[in-house]
Amino acid sequence: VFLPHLVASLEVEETYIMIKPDGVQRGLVGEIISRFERKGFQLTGLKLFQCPKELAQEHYKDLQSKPFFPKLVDYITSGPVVCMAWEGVGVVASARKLIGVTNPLNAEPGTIRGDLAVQTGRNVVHGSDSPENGKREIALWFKEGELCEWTPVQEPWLKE
Ligand code: IDP
Ligand code: MG
Repeated sequence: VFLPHLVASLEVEETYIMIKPDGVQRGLVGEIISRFERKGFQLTGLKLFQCPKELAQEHYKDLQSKPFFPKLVDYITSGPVVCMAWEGVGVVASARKLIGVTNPLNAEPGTIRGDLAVQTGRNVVHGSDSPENGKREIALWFKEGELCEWTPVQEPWLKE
């Protein structure tokens, strides 16, 4: 099957990555951030945040009708999350690859979920599924002034 959302584009994009409460509680914050850093993507926003119920509901509004929706909202609001905005060429699809598929038991070893989780309902990390949702979610989770424009010194060593 052709999965266009999994094919990295050549456009500069933004994606919203979030370490869920289980990732924070299990002490995986550094491990997870480091995977995106080492890949060469650029961090433009970062905060530890206790998510209110309404925001969790809005973030996952496409899943509203699913039977697991109330448990999903409880899960995401059960403790602090780490909110991140990352920027780069093809970052949306590439981040989804680094994260692995939704069910950690099916996620490839080497991916975050494949290496660090066992259940769909405790899959440690979120990543936007399209560039449009990347923008929508960053706008939802970050306020004006919380994002930084900056040039990493390593840039000439990442891009020819
Ligand atoms: P994704 O996070 O890989 O994009 P989605 O289908 O968008 O997966 O679902 C959002 C989140 O909802 C999942 O990461 C997971 O935490 C939760 N979820 C999805 N399906 C189930 C399920 O069948 N049972 C419990 N939780 C689920
Ligand atoms: Mg999703």
